[in-house]
Amino acid sequence: MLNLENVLTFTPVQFDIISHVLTIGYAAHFAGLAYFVLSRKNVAPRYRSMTTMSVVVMLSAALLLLRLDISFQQAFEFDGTNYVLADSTFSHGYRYLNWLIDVPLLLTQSLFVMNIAREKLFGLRVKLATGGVAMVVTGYIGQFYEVSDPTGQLLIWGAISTLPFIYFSLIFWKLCGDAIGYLPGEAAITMRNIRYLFAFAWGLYPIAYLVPVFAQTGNGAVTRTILFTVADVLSKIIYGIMLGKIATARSVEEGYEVDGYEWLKSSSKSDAES
Ligand code: RET
Repeated sequence: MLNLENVLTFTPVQFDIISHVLTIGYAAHFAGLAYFVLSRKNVAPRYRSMTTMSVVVMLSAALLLLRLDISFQQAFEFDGTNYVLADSTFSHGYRYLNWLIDVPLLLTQSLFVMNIAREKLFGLRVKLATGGVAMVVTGYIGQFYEVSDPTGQLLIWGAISTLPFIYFSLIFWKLCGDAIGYLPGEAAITMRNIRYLFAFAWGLYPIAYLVPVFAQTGNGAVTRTILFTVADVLSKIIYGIMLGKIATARSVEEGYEVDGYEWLKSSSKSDAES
């Protein structure tokens, strides 16, 4: 009975909303997968590793979110009035397994569109990736206590997990700030928006983590599914699209021909001149 959902009974409406939101979640990541594969040619070869990382993020998220939905469908059965737990339990931990892969990728992916001195690159990757892994692993341990000890162990592990979160967020924030200074017009605006997106989307995860402290109810489970799904779509798909936009803008600036994106060159030129 580790996770919140397993101690609850869901009305058909609550069950349907959770299952629909989980479905939108993995469908969106499969769609993102197609998008990033097809838009690879819109960036110069030196930025393609970044797009590859988006492809990997999409595939891992789509599969693990699909697994999460299957776990939910298998765990509950309709008793004529409500959805009640059947012979197996729902395992929320799959989310964290997905983050374990995706968080280090998402953080280090941004370095590809930044100007980072070669000798600093490796150290930055290590700091961002280990910070990300430490946050996810400690959060993963904490979520095992969301039913048995929501005001004790859940909060303690949540607080421990927040330390690496603050650590890598400060590094990421500073790197984006530097990039806003040197990127050409359009790309700088997108980088500024990435900073806001990061603060908002990544901030939703700890809020969703805390839901069991306040609401051990069907509506609580619905709320956290929605929060996690919105956060996932923003932090992975929208973020990847925005990084791709910066990579395209930089490619065009560097003289790489991208059909339909010539306007990026003229606009960044005139911004630089004004
Ligand atoms: C946890 C535990 C409680 C404290 C904090 C957390 C932060 C989680 C974050 C997750 C981001 C996940 C992403 C996944 C992409 O696939 C672990 C919930 C601070 C920020 C971006």
